[in-house]
Amino acid sequence: MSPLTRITIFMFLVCVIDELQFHVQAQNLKPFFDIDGQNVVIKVLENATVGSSLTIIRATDEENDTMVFSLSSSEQDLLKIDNSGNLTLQKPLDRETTDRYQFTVHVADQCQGCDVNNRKTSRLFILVIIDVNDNTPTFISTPYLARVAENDTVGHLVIQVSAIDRDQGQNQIVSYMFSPSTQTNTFAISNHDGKITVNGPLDFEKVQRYTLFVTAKDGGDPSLESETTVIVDVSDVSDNPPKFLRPIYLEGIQKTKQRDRRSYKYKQLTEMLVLAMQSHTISLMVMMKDCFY
Ligand SMILES: [Ca+2]
Ligand SMILES: [Ca+2]
Ligand SMILES: [Ca+2]
Ligand SMILES: [Ca+2]
Repeated sequence: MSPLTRITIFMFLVCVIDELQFHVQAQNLKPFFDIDGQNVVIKVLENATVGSSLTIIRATDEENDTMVFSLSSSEQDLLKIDNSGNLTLQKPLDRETTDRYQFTVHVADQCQGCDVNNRKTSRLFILVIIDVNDNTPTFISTPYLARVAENDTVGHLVIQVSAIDRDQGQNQIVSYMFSPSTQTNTFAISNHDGKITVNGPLDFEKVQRYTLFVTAKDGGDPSLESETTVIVDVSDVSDNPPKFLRPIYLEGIQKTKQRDRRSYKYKQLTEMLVLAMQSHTISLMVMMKDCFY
């Protein structure tokens, strides 16, 4: 056999082998996901336990080839998938830190001799973390200190308390109320914004300080709550005119002809006159008039 003939036969065999490989690959049908749409959303509560199943991802190979599932994600250790498509959680979730993840699931059949690109299908999935009421409302500042004047009237704003809640939706909405240990008609609190206002008469001469306990409660089911203290100091205002202990003072005021004693008495009377004018003690003024002559 001439060398030319051997080359021709060799090239023929290579072409036959390529043709056979192409034929095998063309015969294989890639598995496909049993899902419509481009992206698939999987929802999970943020308190899902580690190891729990999130979903079964289903795929079909029309030739009934054995299928192998795998994952690719920036969070490599968050999820695991087995060859039945069971997707399980491998780490605790926290919606307040990360509320969604993207990952790609690959499914490949075990077609012998097939190019991997001809036996693998990939699809993007999104894992959405659903909020759970796992955060208690937290007061921004505690305790709260406030001051009111004793003549402040009903409706006067004393202070506004505020609490934040990191959850979402109803789990985040905070209501305010006086705690059961605070029974007061002197102050009122707005349920939705935490504004505390004067609701009744104040009197420094009776109460100089109020200690109020306020509860912040979220709208979760069950709800979570926390408590803060609000100290309200009452300021004095001049709402009580000075009063003499007795309506008439006779013994301290007597006529005298001695000059120094008159001077002393004059000074004494002047001071009493001031007090009398402040207290509107008419009887004392009349008495003083008698003393000058
Ligand atoms: Ca196949
Ligand atoms: Ca959380
Ligand atoms: Ca909450
Ligand atoms: Ca939460």
